[in-house]
Amino acid sequence: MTQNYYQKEIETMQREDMRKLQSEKLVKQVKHVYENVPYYRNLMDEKGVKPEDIKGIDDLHKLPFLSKADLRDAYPYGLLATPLADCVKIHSTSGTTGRRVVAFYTQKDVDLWEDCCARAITAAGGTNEDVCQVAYGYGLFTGGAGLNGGSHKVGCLTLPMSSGNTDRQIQFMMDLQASILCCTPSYAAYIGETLKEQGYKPEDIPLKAGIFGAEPWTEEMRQGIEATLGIKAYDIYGLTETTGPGVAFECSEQSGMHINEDHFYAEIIDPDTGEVLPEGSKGELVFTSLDKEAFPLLRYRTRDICMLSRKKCSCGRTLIKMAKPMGRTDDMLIIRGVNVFPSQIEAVLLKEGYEPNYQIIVDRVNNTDTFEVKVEMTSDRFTDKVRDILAMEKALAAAMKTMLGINPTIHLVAPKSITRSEGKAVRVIDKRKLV
Ligand code: DLL
Repeated sequence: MTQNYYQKEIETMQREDMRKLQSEKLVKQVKHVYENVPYYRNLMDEKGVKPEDIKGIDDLHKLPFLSKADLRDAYPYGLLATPLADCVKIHSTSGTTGRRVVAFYTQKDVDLWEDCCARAITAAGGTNEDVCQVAYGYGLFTGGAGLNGGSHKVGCLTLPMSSGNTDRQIQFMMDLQASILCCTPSYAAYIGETLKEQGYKPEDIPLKAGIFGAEPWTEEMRQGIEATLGIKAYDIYGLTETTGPGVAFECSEQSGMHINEDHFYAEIIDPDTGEVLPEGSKGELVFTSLDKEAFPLLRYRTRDICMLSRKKCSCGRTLIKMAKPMGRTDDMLIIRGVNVFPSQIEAVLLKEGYEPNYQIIVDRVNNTDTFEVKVEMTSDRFTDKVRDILAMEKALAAAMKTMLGINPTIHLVAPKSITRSEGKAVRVIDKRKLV
């Protein structure tokens, strides 16, 4: 495949030049943050670091880390670094107020984010000749908006489908001859299965490439999707806190994702000690935004376990690569692309008058995540009337949907029937083998 780049100069920049660019940007970013975000100023003052101490990337390790707990403490405006009047939008992850992450964007932030997604689409072979079907969710989730913006920048004809309504997805795909599909890998697999059931062969499908991310997926899953849809399937990574999708993207080599390191500087740390680990080590991925205006993050701990590599890439890009995330250092689950914390389930149960005795069972059947929550009935609500149980299950599922944004299947079980191993309940049974 001939290589196309969206911003060639950056994507193929010599390492020393990139480091210089990163250093210059970091110095400015730290100053911006220190001057405009009292929360950060306190963190830096506590650590005894002043903006003048940061002269370049080599000094990055002097800065304090930022964690999800800080985002929670500072919710909603505490980390905002520009006047609200300069912001043009927000995105957010699901959850309680305590868990919710709200990210703010100025127009310049939106622009750099869309550039990152445009790089990903171009690396997957996208040009202005393409029809790009965006089947990530639109709305607060970053997937739809990010790829939509990237697709516009590349000049593709953009189909803003959002997720769901698979028959309509297929109709538009066929009628408008979509050539690039952007969605979660599990949804891509589901669309593939549906096309197959409807009698389409890979050669009947107009797609040539897919850009799939937001959740872990395996090499086997890639091969399956590529075979059913007759495409090349590329991984894309990102998180709401940093902007959304496009922090890193796969190229024709399909072995790890290039990090847009002119905007996001990556480190790998030991999650227990915080020590920065050498290239090639497995540890927690930490990002520093280098030029975001509204919601800059210095040394943000993603909780994703990962590895970095500077091995030369056959696509010609010199941007550092990250491996597929290999798990998390916290208990966050990603179910049908939605981030779910067991503590959110617990919060709903308590609010609805249940004891927090529950078990989350996640599996993947026909490439779709199943999400079941077993909940013990309380003795005062215990009943064996099927109709009453079904009504209670329905009400609890609705309350969970409101909190999480996705619908679990609730199974109410008898009090004290959920196994306690060594006195401690096993809260999550994840049967998917994703990493
Ligand atoms: O998932 C942003 C995104 C949208 C990425 C569309 C790619 C495509 P959040 O909802 O904030 O943002 O979830 C971020 O999802 O910390 C990882 O644990 C996980 N994740 C994202 N991309 C991948 C991927 C979006 N390609 C969290 N592989 C991150 C594995 C991923 N995990």
